[in-house]
Amino acid sequence: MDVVVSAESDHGYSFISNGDGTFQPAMEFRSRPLGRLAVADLDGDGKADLVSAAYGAPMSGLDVLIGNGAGRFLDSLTLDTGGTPSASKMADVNADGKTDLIVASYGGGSVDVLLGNGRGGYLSDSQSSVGKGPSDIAVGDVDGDGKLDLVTSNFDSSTVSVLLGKGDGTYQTARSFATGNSPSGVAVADVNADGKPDLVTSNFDADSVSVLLGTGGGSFGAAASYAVEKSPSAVTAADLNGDGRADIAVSNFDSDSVSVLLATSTGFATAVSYPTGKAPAGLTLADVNGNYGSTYIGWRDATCRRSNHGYRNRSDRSYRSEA
Ligand SMILES: [Ca+2]
Ligand SMILES: [Ca+2]
Ligand SMILES: [Ca+2]
Ligand SMILES: [Ca+2]
Repeated sequence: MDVVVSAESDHGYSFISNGDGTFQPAMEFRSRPLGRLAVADLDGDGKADLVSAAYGAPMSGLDVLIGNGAGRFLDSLTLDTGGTPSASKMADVNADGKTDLIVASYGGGSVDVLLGNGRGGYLSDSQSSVGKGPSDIAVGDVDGDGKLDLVTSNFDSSTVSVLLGKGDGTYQTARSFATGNSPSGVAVADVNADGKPDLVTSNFDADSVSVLLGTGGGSFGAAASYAVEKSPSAVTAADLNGDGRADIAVSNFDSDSVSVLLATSTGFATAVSYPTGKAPAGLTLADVNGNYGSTYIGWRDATCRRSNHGYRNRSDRSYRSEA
């Protein structure tokens, strides 16, 4: 079962997949605002849980919501990391089998890593400095040492910061690399199929994405930019056409669209854009009907409206609307 969670100004909704690419009607599970969401199983019961990170009125704070496996998520605790949470991710960064929580603080220019106790609570909190105004976090092993690393997009310094993990939930001093103007989102994926993870950012004020190819050891080359539509708000990367190279999808906040860029042997093909609902602030890729190659591009975030909009992958590499 796939559940897509959406939020409008003051409510949270879930949409349960019928398994064929369609969804059951929206179910309201929260009558208070949600921020930027991360999804993972926090308490080890096999059911997806949520973390909502939001800064600024009316919904500032970091909330943990435990899922019941049927599309409802109940508030369990509000965490105070001492900052202004702008994004979160969940991953097992110290490889103890328990999901950990990673939180970016926009105002603090920092990232907190909270090691999970496996029951939805936290044992410890360590903080690392990154660039100014971190807007998003990606998790991956960028230097190939088997330990998970963190990458932030830094909206106010137009950089990404790379935090190489020591494997115990602490990190080496951040190294920063320049991107296009005002990166709103970041993803880690291998876009040129050389086995080295690469970085992709959505550049809100530049109407572009930046691609930084990994050069090994956690270093990255100069950013190459590719045009998308107006004000890209979030980015995700995954191989959409099965050629082994990760492709890019972004949501465009001010042109009400998503853009898809397919990786080629020399870079990326021109972006192809598809209309969405108004002001998409986030998106995700998931296989919602269980068929090989099927992909859903939806959008979700605090500023989204209730009508989720999806696209299904077609064999000709275009997308069919699933509004
Ligand atoms: Ca852990
Ligand atoms: Ca690593
Ligand atoms: Ca690569
Ligand atoms: Ca591809």
